[in-house]
Amino acid sequence: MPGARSWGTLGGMGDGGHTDVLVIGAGFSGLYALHRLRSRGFSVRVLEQADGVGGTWFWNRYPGARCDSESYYYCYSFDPELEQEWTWTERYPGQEEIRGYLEHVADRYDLRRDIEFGVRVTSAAWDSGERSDGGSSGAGWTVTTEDGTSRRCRWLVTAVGCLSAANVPDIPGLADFAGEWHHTGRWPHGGVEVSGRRVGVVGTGSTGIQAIPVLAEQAGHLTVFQRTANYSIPARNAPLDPDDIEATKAEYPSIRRRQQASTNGHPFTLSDVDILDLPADQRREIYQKAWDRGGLQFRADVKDLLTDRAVNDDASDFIREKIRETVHDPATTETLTPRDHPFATKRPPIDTHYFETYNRPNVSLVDVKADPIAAVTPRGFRLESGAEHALDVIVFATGFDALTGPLLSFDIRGRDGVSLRDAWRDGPRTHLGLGVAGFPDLFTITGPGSPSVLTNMPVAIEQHVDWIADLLVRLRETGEVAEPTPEAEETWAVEVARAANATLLVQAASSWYLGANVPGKHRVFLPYAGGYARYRATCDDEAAAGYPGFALARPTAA
Ligand code: N01
Repeated sequence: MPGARSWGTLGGMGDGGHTDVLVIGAGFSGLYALHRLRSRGFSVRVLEQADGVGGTWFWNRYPGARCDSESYYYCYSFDPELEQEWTWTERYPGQEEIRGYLEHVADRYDLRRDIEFGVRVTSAAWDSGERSDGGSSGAGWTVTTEDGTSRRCRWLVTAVGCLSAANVPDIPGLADFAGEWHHTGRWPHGGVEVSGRRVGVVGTGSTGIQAIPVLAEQAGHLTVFQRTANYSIPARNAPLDPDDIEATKAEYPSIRRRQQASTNGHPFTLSDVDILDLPADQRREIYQKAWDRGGLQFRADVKDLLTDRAVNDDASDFIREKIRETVHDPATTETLTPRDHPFATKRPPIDTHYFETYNRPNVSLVDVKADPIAAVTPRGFRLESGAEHALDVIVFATGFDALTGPLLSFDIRGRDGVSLRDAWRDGPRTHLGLGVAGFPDLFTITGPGSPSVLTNMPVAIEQHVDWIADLLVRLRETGEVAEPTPEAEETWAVEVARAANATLLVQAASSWYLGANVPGKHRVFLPYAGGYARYRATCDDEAAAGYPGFALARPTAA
């Protein structure tokens, strides 16, 4: 095999044998990368900081944690046997069930033997392998972990997730809080005792909206500190009926085809009705049907929802009306009513009795846009007005430093020792979200510029991994080093901006899609909004044309 070399372990850990590929992370993407690359004949090791598989679903154990995509399609599609043997129990899978599924996958495909758990990567550095005597030991990556040991590989694949770097607000006094505080994305495994206690939740994104109704049932008093009012659609979760499960299993080939042809990896049929051409009662009927069915399919039921502001306003009005119908107290209703962004321009939450929760006597709502949190005192929050809120437990449902945060949480250095942090100082730049100029043989599953968080994640992940695996097979055969060209990055940046600007998504000023939730973060629309099917076709074209967006160079021969 021309160009093939051995890649071993430095510093004493591991078995000292070959490692072609190091994968960082053992969530949905890391597990599949391990399986796929192994099946293509690569030696692969996965480094995972947690002590179990699951990634997002390992860490996010907050009360109410559940997937907003439906179980029958929030799963792998690579093996029809796996589809048939695994049986989901609810319409939307809970955190425990998804983690159980991923553990099953790890066991079924014998993945654990190549995963090192409890290993946190602190840096990764590429070198050309060129020696002072003019020879070469082979280009590759040296990956260093918290315990000071290093491993060497030819190709580095990041599977670090998009929403894994917790965003805890920098509020003065937090260290002196006498109670306990937790971020939802780092929820203690043993749970948090909230019964009879005064609990404060900061944040009303998808996570807060899932957690608030569950916490309200347990807490003595729950206070929600809301900065931006949010829309939400009822999830209408329920146990799955055995007959429906069998019917779904029989239909999988068609479900998968629809997902592959879709905008966002969901198997829904998009409405072709121009809704504003209909009279008010017929429009309402469409919205009501979508509301009664529940879930993210609401978006598919309204054509042009994310491209036509008049359509969106009409749908948003319907949801605002539902909030008014549900919440009893007029002042609370007013605070809960979203007005500053069109529906679904921030990731739309789905809920189980979220708005109803504000009718409970033990729940109150505080508008921290009108009166921001000034400080944490030992007793709780003090707002700018001087108002005090005594709390025993603070729950930060404040989201994540999305897409770039996980990749910048360790020191990645490419050609000439340039750091990724420096390369991305003015915002992330990638080719297809999969690679970065100046960082040879680095592949970023669901990186910035990929459709990732705008799609049903397993679909995007499988596509990325399969595409990367094909490229690595070529590189193994040719001995080439692959690195995106700056021109390809520029072209892709223009396309990512074009795609976002063709939608209403850019109108949500406080969206994490734009990096707006993290103080000081460069504002740029992070994921690719051009649609999953279009993205996949672009990737396929790139491969079919021989990877013109990559400089493919042969390193100096050893
Ligand atoms: O985070 P978010 P999330 N003071 O960033 C508020 C995925 N997910 O964890 O809107 C006060 O959406 C912030 O306010 P504002 C899904 O993709 C998936 O809820 O910035 N408030 C907002 O209300 C989702 O979109 C599932 O003004 C502060 C909230 O905190 C993504 O994860 C389930 C604040 C953060 O909302 C992130 O959701 C759950 C501050 N200093 C989540 N800082 C699935 O189903 C932030 N906020 C798979």
